[in-house]
Order: sequence, then structure tokens, then C-alpha cells
Amino acid sequence: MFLLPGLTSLVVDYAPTVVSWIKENLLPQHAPVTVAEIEKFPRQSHTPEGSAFIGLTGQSGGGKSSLINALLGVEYDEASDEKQPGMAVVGPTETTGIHTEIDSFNMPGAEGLLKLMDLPGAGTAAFPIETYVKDMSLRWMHAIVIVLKDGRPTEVDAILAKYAAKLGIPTYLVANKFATTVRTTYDKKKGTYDEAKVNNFKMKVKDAVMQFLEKNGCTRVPRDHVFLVDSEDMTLFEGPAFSRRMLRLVTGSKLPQLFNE
Ligand SMILES: Nc1nc2c(ncn2[C@@H]2O[C@H](COP(=O)(O)OP(=O)(O)OP(=O)(O)O)[C@@H](O)[C@H]2O)c(=O)[nH]1
Ligand SMILES: [Mg+2]
Repeated sequence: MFLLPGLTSLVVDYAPTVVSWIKENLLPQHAPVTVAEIEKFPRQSHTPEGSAFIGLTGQSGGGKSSLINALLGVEYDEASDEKQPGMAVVGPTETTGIHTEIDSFNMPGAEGLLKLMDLPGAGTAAFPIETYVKDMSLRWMHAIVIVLKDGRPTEVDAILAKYAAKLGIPTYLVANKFATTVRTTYDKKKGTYDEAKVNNFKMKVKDAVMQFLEKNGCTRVPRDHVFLVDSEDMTLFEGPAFSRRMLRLVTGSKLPQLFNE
């Protein structure tokens, strides 16, 4: 029987459900099948067999690497030039893929099974949008998360969403840096945000994201795939819901013990 490294305990605890689930789901349903398709979209070395990948993508500087560190529960020291193993490198200029290799990190709660892929920003001179889907191996990932800088979708984000819809890749959108968006609702004396005003901002940003997607023909991305988070504090806004959703992407409802609803 084929077992993945690190999955032994899951299999022992939950077999045979887990074993059949792994067989059915580890190859993304939208992965290329025909020889011609595989030639057009080859499996790149950063998406090897044996793991499910969630690719964090979007424009450069949107906070993809920061969001990965937030999901891992680690804090990257941006001011330090030292290597910080086990963390996604964060920087004030275009960073991932320029100063670092494309890397992935174990999703807490699904170690050895689900990995968060720290992708370079799309549509830059170094990573043009025309070859991005192929070069980044997006068809070999279980899902992509388009990280919207300050909640404002760009043309590059729309192109990514359209590609994903056309190829059947499940897509999530995250408006990052939401604390900055709602900063005017923060009461310094009380140390809290005004909930009603924050909810109003949430509605506005989600409405705008949905309208933008619709305008660009991405009608298949549902509203509950849009999350508002701030990677500086994942306990705020929809940070906890987003973490749970990412975990459920591969565990589904079959392994409820792996996450707390
Ligand atoms: N205020 C605020 N700043 C953030 C947040 N997330 C990231 N940043 C800052 O945004 C800048 C870019 O963050 P990165 O995580 O490197 O962005 P990226 O999308 O990975 O960028 P590339 O790898 O260059 O494509 C850094 O200076 C971060 O400190 C956030 O939630 N709030
Ligand atoms: Mg990065």
C-alpha cells in the first residue's frame, strides 16, 4: 500500500476512509490528462507528487508571503538580513522568486499532506502573466488563493481568476492588510474596532470584489470564497475562518477531528 510520509498516524487513526480519500483526491481533479495538455502544462519541480498544494498568488507586494507566515503562526523579521528557516521571506521590494526560491510550507493541522506554496507576484517583469500559469504549475495545485493588495483587485488578479475558472482550479480571494483599510474605525481608548463600521467596510470590499469578478467573467467564484484578513493579526476579522477553510480544502468533512469548526 502506498503511504505518504507523515501520514501514518492519520491512516492508522482513520483508515480506511483516509486511504480511499487520499487515492481519490491527491491528484487535483483539474490536472492535465492528455499528452498534449501535459506538454502545455508540465508538472514543475516545485509541485512534486505526494502533497496537495495551495498556491498563494496575486500581484507583487500583496502580502502573499506574510499571509503564509501568519497561517504558520510565525513572525518574520523583515528588518533582519539573517536567514530565517521555516518562514516565507517578506520584503519591501519584489521578493519571492527574486531573492528566494519558490518554496512551500506544511499547513499546520495537515502536515505532510497539505502545503502552502509561496509563489512570486504575477505580472511583473520577472514573472510575466503570459507564462505564469504554466511556469508556476498552477494546474497541479489543489487551489489558488489570489491575495488582493489592500482589497483592490487589479487586471492581473482578474486574468488569474479567469484562467483558474477556465481550467477548473478552485479559487479563493483574500483582501489582505484589512486593519489598514478599517483603521479609522479603531478606538484607541477602548482598544477595539467599531464592529458595525467594520461590517460596513466588509460589505463594501466584498461587493466590489464580486462586481469586479463578474465584470471579468469570473461568475463561478462564490462570495464565501472571499475573505478579509490582516496577516499582522490573524485572530482579527476573517483570519480564523480563512485558516479553517484552507484546512478543510483537503480534509473536507471526512476528517472533522483535524479542525475546530
Ligand atoms: N500593514 C500591513 N502590511 C503588510 C501586511 N502583510 C504584508 N505587509 C507588508 O507588505 C509588504 C509586502 O509583503 P510580502 O508578504 O513580502 O508580499 P508578497 O506578496 O509576498 O510580495 P512578493 O513576494 O514580492 O510578490 C511587506 O513590507 C509586508 O510587511 C498586512 O497585513 N498589513
Ligand atoms: Mg513573497
